[in-house]
Amino acid sequence: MRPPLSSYRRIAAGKVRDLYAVDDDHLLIVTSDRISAYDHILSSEIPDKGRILTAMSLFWFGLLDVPNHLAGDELDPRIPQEVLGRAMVVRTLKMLPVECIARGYLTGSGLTDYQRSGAVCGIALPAGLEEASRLPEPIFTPTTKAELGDHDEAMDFDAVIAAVGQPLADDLRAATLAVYSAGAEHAATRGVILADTKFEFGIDETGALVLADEVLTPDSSRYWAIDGYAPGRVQPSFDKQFVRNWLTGPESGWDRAGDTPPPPLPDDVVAATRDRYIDAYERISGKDFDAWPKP
Ligand code: PZK
Repeated sequence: MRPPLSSYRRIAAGKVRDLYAVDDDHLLIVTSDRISAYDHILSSEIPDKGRILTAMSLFWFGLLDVPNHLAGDELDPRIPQEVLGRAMVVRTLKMLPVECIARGYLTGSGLTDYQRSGAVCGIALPAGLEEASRLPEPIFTPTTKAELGDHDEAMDFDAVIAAVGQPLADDLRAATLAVYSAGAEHAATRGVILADTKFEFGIDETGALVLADEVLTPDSSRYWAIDGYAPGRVQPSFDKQFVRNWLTGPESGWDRAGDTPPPPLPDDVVAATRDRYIDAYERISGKDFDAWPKP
């Protein structure tokens, strides 16, 4: 008999995930079917999104050759039946106060900072780069962890040193770039560009640096299809393109710049988005999502 979720104390609530204490040294990360777009959590859910993102994190943890926080698999007996398939049991770590972002392509806040200053997080870049340009080499662009609802702020490498010390800062940068490169190389063989991604690391009881949180999911990463990739224009998001197109198109009646919440998504947009998440998982993992556990 699996324990009910109500037997665990909830210790943190993110926008789309919750964190529970399992025991003194283990946590349960539960991923919901909620989806965000344009900084709003939508009222519509994407069925199975939590299971798909959990499947993707577990696939990547298995592929990547770095110590990680997983303490069991997707069928671990500590996972409650009601969240089976969308929960991971992990080791409790001392988390480091840096969001470790790697970028292989220039977009989003990285592009904004480059256009203002020619640099991102203190890293000077060549002139002439544009939206979605591939960078000469991947860069480490850390941010501070903001409170829920606030935006993270860019840090230069000296700020990382100030936060965690020089040896750990060096290790964080090296690990971030190594894991990004391994992920991007694998994704490319499956027809997907991993434009950028965010990792979180912690320290375990032996002092080792450990990859934590979710890894290389569409919620922590920008994935683009290689087909149709062209620098100079904003690339459609692999997972959310239908959501964004509908929300900003004429049918939704929604004003992105206003202060009303987005309307519920039509069923066909929900279904197409679910199919995209499954396609991303199956392409990247080479596995059949139908085989993934469910309650
Ligand atoms: C930890 N978060 C963010 C994730 C949430 C919040 N292995 C770990 N040990 C200790 N703390 C954390 C982790 C991990 N991962 C992660 N906050 C603390 C987070 C998921 C849901 F609500």
